[in-house]
Amino acid sequence: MPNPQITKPITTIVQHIREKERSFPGATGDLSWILSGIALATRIIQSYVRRAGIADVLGEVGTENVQGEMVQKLDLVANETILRCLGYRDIVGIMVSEEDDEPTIVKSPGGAGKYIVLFDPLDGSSNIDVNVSIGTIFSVLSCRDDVDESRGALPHCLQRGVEQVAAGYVVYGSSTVMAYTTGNGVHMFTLDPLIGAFVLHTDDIQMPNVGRMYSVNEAYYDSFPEGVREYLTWAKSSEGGGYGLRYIGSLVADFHRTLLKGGVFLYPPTAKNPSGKLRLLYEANPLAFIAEQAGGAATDFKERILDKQPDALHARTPLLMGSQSEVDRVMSFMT
Ligand code: AHM
Ligand code: MG
Repeated sequence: MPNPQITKPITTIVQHIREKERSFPGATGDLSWILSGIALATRIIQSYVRRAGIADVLGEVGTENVQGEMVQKLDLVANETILRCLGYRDIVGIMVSEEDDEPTIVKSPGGAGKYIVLFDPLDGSSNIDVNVSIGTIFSVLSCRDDVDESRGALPHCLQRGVEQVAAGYVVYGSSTVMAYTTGNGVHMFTLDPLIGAFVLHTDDIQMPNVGRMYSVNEAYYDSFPEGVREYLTWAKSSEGGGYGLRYIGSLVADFHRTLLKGGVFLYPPTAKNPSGKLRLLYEANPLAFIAEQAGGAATDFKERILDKQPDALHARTPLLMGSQSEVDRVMSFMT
């Protein structure tokens, strides 16, 4: 029988990042302030997710977002929640959401509002109505100090992934889990619903270097690049040793499994999405930062994701990420 007694110290997410910050002389505490805002927002979002079907949050709003996708009610609730929870934190200057065409300037980027929070408020929208895991993904950048303020928010936002100062995600699955990095490893927390706090369960998590699992929407097989098709044929063959396939259709959940169990996630260019489907700034970059910090890798099949220079706020990218040796294996088929 499991022992219900608490046998180890309880560390909440805010406590955790404060302790980490203390080991860096001169740390300002800014990131703990931002992460606590994200923790608050995602606790609120999960409360809606858990009551979906009871609260009036299921179904489409009837409009399309900037990506041309139908907006779901829960997308809007999540977006508003994050904007309201973080927009009032004095150090946040700009917020960028998958749901909004333009960046939202909440405070002068050159002054007090020195951070940019970029996010996909509710990833995996097509799974909302069917009670399958969905999530929130976020990335934090510092505003640039070499930008002419008259050019607005965009030049601040179009930074490469290597410039991220923090990133993370929350999965609303059978439990609510948050993972974050500030460039010092990846730390994972589970929401304790009884006390309403994210409690540390794994410090400095490492992605297995090998994992015989691939995750891709194989329905697009015919329009994948030749190297990807060859890899998939190999993975299923006796030569490949028989890989397993897992695909949820929520990037955040497919990534979470890959982080814990190892394997590889692929969203290659397709006929429908020749530049890939996933968004660089608030989907690929934050997860690539986490993947690398956990010992994994992320590429667009040509270039490291974190080195890519974004040319638009909602730029898309092909994405291949996961265990280092599995990513290398896929790349060995690309010519
Ligand atoms: P979303 O952010 O609007 O939910 O769209 C992104 C989602 C990802 O979570 C997932 O990996 C992908 O779209 C699934 O796409 P597909 O249905 O083409 O496999
Ligand atoms: Mg998404």
